[in-house]
Amino acid sequence: MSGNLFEDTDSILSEERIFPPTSEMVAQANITAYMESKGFSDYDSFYKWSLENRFEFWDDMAKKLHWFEPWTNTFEWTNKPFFKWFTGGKLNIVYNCLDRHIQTPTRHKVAFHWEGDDGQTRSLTYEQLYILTNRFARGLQQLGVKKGDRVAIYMPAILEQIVAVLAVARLGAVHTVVFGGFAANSLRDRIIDAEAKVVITADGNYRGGKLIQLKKITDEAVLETPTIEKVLVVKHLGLDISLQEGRDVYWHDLAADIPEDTFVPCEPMDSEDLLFILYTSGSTGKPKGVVHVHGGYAVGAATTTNFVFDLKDEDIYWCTADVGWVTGHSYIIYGPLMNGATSVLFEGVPSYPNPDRWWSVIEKFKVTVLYTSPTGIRGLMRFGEEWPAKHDLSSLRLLGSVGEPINPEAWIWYRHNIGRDELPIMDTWWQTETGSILISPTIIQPLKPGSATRPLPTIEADVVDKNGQSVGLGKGGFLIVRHPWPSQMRTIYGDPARYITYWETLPDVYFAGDAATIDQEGFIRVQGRVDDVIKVSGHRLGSMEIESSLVSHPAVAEVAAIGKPDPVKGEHVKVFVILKNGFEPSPELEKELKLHVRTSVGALAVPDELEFTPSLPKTRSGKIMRRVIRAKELGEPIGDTSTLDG
Ligand code: 6R9
Repeated sequence: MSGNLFEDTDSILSEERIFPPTSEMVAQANITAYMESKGFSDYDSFYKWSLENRFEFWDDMAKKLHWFEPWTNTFEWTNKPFFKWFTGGKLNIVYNCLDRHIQTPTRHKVAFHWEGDDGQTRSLTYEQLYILTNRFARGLQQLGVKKGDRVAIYMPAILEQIVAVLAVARLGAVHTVVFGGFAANSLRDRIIDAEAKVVITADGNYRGGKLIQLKKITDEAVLETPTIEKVLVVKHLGLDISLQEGRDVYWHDLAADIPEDTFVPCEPMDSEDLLFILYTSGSTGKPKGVVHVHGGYAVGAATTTNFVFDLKDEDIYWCTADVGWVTGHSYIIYGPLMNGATSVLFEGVPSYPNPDRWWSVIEKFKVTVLYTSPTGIRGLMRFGEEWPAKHDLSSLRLLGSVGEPINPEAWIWYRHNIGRDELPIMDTWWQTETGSILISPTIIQPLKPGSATRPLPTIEADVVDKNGQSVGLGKGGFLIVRHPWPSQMRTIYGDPARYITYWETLPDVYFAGDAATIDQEGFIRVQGRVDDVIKVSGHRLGSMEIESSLVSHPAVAEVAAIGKPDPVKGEHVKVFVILKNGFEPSPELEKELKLHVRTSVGALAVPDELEFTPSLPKTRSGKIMRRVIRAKELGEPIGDTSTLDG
């Protein structure tokens, strides 16, 4: 982490507006029913109880799932911070997503309505999803996949992507989903780190009308991945692609010999067995492989989906994230399926072909619960209120937000234009590492624009100073969580030392890497990262990843990448580039360098601003001081520069 970590973060924005829940919301809420079963009628006293009875709470939640064998210990912390949950228990998260529902009327319910970039639609019932997943699992078995193997998934937002994820987990193998917008190098690095045996991809896809040649990118990536034995390709567009004999196989060719009634039993997994690795950016150049397990993750994802989105049998739920991010894992796939929900999966982008695309999807499928990002909202705000006004959004009953701070203006716009001034907005704070939502209101609590409000039951989140002391009401500091929770990451794949830093930055607490304030009424407002992570449109990027990409270009000597506030994306990337001798700054070179980032990392990482500079501020040990660069750029006080060179 960078030297700026413990700079003063004490800036407080006061927000006076409070939106209380209606009595109808409170009466019908899922969480109300649970609270009442424990003898509580208000959230605050229930929350206090939950801190003292966290194991009872999580036992109750875990009991809602299907276990092949019950757990013997709810929590173990013999080897701090390698905490364990539900030890001795055996389950498979996919059994809870599919097999369980096949034995109930949910069998005939739609699991996913899909809409493609070009507007075509397709739906799968739980039964159809179950059949496809079993067949896909058999196909993977035929390619040699077995328990514990790692399988990379590099696919567009199509139903087969969900099937692939579920099939891998059904076998007890470990999926690592790589966002379909990442470039070949990024895919390669993740495959290498996870030592994946198989990669599942598609021929290609359109996003916003733009063709992405996924198979071609995969071919390039696997040129340098010694562990990949097979490439399984789903035909989505029918592109003319090449298949390498002995390595590549089309799913439909494999499927031709796999009968409809194929049954591949769910592998009984130990609670602590690996479910997935998901790579995310940190403050070094190498993305971290965040590890999640079957037991605690399942319990956390199922519980939060139920309490935060308050899902009911008749809901049509839509999370606009991509499966390639943690939000897609927990709140497109696992959480909703464990709750037997009907969801929407959308392949396209919000403004294609017109800026009312999302609103038309809501109208078409009669979406009742919408979970999206501040960037999505701000992006569509720009086009004006007339676009949502064209559509009947009256099916909606609950809204959600995730990925970055939502500014009060966007919050109010969202509530007014999409929520007809009456729908509650769940501003949910969490991270890839936390596995599921930790700080968020539920439908029974008062809301404040721009605030994730309060921690969920049992979650002891706090805002502290650099010594780990609570700052108290009305102050700012670092966001921490005081006690482990079931869905927390278990380690960083292949790098346990990096995992330990989360619990050692401040003694014995989970250090989230975010700055936050807590107001006079105890509402938490998460402000953003205190490390070198940049959140562009809600997606995590490391300064070092962008810098490493640029220094690999022959013209570049040194680079510093920083995040700058952006009215739509939350933050955008600005890079400062020192050229090697013999190279001159030019608009052409600027273009070339941006393209270089696009093709080596992915479109997300492309800097919006690029400045050629003769020098960069450095510490005496030669480390580039991004904090100083950023402060200068934003006209903020530079702070302590005692370690600065010169
Ligand atoms: C789920 C996800 C995690 C980082 C986190 C924080 C930011 C997420 C937020 C939020 C303010 C919210 N973040 N939700 N900031 N309010 N409701 O986004 O995971 O990609 O790992 O990013 O996102 O900075 O530390 P991930």
